[in-house]
Amino acid sequence: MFRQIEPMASSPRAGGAAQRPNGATQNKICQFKLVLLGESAVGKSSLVLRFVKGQFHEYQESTIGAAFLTQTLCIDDTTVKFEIWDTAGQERYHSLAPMYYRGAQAAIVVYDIQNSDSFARAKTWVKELQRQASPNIVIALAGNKADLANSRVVDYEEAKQYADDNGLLFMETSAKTAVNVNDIFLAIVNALLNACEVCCMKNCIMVIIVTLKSSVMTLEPADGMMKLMRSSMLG
Ligand SMILES: Nc1nc2c(ncn2[C@@H]2O[C@H](COP(=O)(O)OP(=O)(O)O)[C@@H](O)[C@H]2O)c(=O)[nH]1
Ligand SMILES: [Mg+2]
Repeated sequence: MFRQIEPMASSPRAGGAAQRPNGATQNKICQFKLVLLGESAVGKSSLVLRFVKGQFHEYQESTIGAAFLTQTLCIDDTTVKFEIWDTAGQERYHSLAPMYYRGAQAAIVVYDIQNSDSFARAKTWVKELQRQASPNIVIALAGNKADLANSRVVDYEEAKQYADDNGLLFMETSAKTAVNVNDIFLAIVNALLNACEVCCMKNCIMVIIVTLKSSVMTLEPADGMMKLMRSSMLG
């Protein structure tokens, strides 16, 4: 359905055209900023590592401040470039978070299904994003470490209900086994591209209305001129 390609040498902008490796030209290039938020050790860096490099480290080093990665996907005729900001979950870095989610089009808020505090913390991140991030931000909730379902304390149904009530995408993921990792990023891409299309449609409708309005305005004086010419010709 999609394929991941090497990071691009230059920074593409939305709306440009790109050359595929096979020489065919693509229509659209979209660039999105995505931020990962959530308590420390829930698996944010591991999810990014799985998505970007297809790897998992049992002893993943903890993130200091934030890490930046990019990933480029080809979906049909669209090239999607993600700028991914993986933040540190420790409370002492909280004040830095707005710097990373400001201007982000998408966020993945992660909790660990074995840790109810991390679910409560995820809810406070969602509230903060809804209050302070871009109004149209796409938020996905990831219940990570789904491979450890035997020691789960957060119910799937409870998290799903919370996500539905708050307009969030939701999946249980495992950075270890890769379950739902590509899927959650793809669900975000789909939501972003749909929003893009609605936005483009709105812009098109605006252009049509403005064009129609201005042609009505130019018709009126021309109409008056015709009447004037006709009356002067008739003497
Ligand atoms: N079993 C399991 N362990 C995971 C998973 N994701 C992350 N981990 C482990 O959890 C620990 C913390 O992961 P890390 O990505 O550093 O969490 P972060 O602080 O949120 O970035 C590491 O030891 C990872 O190997 C997962 O899906 N399943
Ligand atoms: Mg980390």
